[in-house]
Amino acid sequence: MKIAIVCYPTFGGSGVVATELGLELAQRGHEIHFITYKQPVRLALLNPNLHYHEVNVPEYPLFHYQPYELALSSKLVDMVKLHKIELMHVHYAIPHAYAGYMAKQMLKAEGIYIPMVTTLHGTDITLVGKHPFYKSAVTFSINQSDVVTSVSKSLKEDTYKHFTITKEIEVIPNFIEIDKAKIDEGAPCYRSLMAKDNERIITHISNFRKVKRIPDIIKIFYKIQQQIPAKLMMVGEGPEKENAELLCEELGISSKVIFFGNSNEIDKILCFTDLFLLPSETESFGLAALEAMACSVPVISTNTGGLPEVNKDGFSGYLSDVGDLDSMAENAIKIIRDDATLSVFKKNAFSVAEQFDIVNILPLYEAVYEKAIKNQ
Ligand code: GMT
Repeated sequence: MKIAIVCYPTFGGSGVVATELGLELAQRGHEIHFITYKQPVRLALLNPNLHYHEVNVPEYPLFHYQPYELALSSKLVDMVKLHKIELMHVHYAIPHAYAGYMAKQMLKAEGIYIPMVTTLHGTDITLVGKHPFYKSAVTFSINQSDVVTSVSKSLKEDTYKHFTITKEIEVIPNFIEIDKAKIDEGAPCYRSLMAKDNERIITHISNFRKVKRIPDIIKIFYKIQQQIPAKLMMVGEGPEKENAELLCEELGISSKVIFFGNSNEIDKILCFTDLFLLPSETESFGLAALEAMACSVPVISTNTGGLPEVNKDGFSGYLSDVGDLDSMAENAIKIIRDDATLSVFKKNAFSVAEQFDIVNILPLYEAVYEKAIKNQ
């Protein structure tokens, strides 16, 4: 199939999922066209089936807001015609589903019929999308999609709860390429650079937004390191980072916390990680937790949104109520206190991650594409 993928090209989960999906589809012989404003961070173009088309938005002083949706829908129309693309798969409703709908209508006016699959990722529904300023447009573009998928059961329920949706939503969970993610025992692991032999390594990876409850991470770690020698690796960039650094100063733990910034080498960091922290306010899926589990890292998370669909309580880690820092710190200590327990949790985490292997999930998307093209 010839497929256009529209996504955010940044480090966020939706962009990562869209990129990994496109890469795997191209491996399987599909012709994939990424259409976005910057080359996606995880996109390696060394495959003849992979193409990237940049959306340019010229600055014009009259416009207070530069019209990205307009440029994106025009680009979609042009690329569909030029490359005979058969289907658009848009990741994240805002504004991608909206621009996709416009492209569909423009193409229809020329007698070209192309289906649109919209994948909902989370914040496009639970945070931004349901804002009254966007809600009508988001509802409209979801209902106008030919197929709608969501990355968890929880997100599907949230979508029905917050919007008047007339379409069936299919749940296709996020995935991981397990062979690529799993720890290569022979590869160098730089643990000794990061911590002493007797210290446990705890990691958090995110975009450091409010929803990730970054201060909770620091406070949970503060409690852990009072009982067990440990280091904290904070990976990512975002608005909450500076406050987190200040909080570490205040608590006197700066020497035990490393802030990495964004990284394309999270596998290297996860390779020496003993425990992953994800105390989010809400999380439609928690791809970062799955990536950790695929590297045999157990997860301490909250029990909100789709997290219970990924992290299995008492097996691959533990789940607690949002903001229950004592419970999260106690559970963390339970896991990392001794090597034997840690090793059981590590194995369990990997075994849960295996269920989300891309080889199990990709055929679900292929089936959705085939159905959408057939019904067009
Ligand atoms: O919150 C993030 O990490 C970024 C955000 C995004 O839109 O890229 O992530 C959302 O989509 C991911 C991929 O489907 C999910 O794994 C995240 O759980 C989801 N974030 C939230 O729901 C807060």
